Amino acid sequence: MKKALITGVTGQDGSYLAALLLSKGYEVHGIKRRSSLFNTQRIDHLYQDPHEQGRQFVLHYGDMTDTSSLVRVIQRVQPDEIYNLAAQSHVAVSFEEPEYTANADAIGTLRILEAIRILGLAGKTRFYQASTSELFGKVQETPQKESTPFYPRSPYAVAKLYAYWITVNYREAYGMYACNGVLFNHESPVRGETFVTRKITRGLSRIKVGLQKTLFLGNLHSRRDWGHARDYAEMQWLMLQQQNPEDFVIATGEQHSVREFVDLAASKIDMTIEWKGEGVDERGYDRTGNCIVAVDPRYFRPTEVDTLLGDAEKARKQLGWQPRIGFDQLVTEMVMSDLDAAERDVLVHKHGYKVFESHE
Ligand code: NDP
Ligand code: GDR
Repeated sequence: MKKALITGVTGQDGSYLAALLLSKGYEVHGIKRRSSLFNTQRIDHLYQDPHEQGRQFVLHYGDMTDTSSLVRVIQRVQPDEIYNLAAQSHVAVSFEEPEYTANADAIGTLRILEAIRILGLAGKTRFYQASTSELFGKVQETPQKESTPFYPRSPYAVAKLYAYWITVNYREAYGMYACNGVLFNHESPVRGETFVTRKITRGLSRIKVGLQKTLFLGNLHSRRDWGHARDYAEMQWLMLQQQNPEDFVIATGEQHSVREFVDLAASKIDMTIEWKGEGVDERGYDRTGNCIVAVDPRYFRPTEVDTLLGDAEKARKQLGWQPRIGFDQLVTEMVMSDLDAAERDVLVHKHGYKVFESHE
């Protein structure tokens, strides 16, 4: 039985990857960080009681900023594969917490690579680094592929640039099987609520059932190549199953603006939005003339990535991979799931309980 260790197992991608690896018969170990509230909601369906014999899914405490915890877990587990998904992954937040982001995302990656090397696992443990299309930032070429030059535009992207190159360096210096998946945006019903797609599907659903009046967004005109996290989890596994370690761009090759995402999500729950105004005055109105979408400049970023569009031809050819879930299906799945949750909240409301409402 192969052993895999996933950092960031409690995140969106970690939850899909853990389920995938368990279905393939792996013994899956995950690192979760200490938090004052439960932070395992996304993987609770995979949980196995620690008292069970022959558990296949095991969680360990650890933190990307704490070398000793990472060394301890890697030494104990002796994994065949490590998937490094843990990160402070929010681009806007990285402008607020640049040093922490560098520590967790850049130096955290180095800590894991060093642990593999120092523990004598360089010949055994395969390493996957969650790299990102944010590396392309101010794009130098469209569509972006493996050979496109990088131009990071946020503390997050700069930290991930370090992580990208340190992964390449350990591969070349120590012969480690280490590779970067340069993944474009991928979403799902368990996407974090403050990323734009989930914020839209959650916000519109709550407006639909009367729990919220307006959805405040930032740049409505930035364009992204959005795929489904379930498809991308399979890709992460495939990258560690090759003869030789290589870096791959993963994308759908289709691009939409934030405003197009809003329009499609709205149409799926029978809402139509009429747009008026421009820039910070741009607003979306419903059929009765209520303003349901508005721009709030506090969501603008000091430096923005205006447009991203990936070319995943290398992955298609070498790995036989291609996304199965299209944009329409992705948006439908997300908004239907959030509408369900909003309807549950209405019931809770009706029975006199307060429903937490956040517009972030
Ligand atoms: P999430 O934000 O959903 O998950 C991040 C995970 O990292 C969570 O489990 C989080 O724990 C954990 N984490 C954060 N900081 C630390 C820390 N200091 N120590 C230990 N764990 C930590 O991200 P995604 O699942 O969406 O993304 C996975 C990875 O892929 C990230 O590295 C991201 O940067 C990268 N990426 C994501 C893309 C996307 O579109 N989703 C595209 C390209 C790259 P907790 O649950 O406690 O917060
Ligand atoms: P991104 O995702 O920055 O691409 O990083 P996000 O969903 O945060 O933003 C996408 C685009 O939408 C614009 N936007 C808003 N964004 C947020 N979060 N909230 C808003 O209200 C809002 N309004 C407009 C943003 O300006 C941006 O242009 C994601 C993360 O998962 C990274 O970890 C990952 O590396 C990249 O995708 C690929």
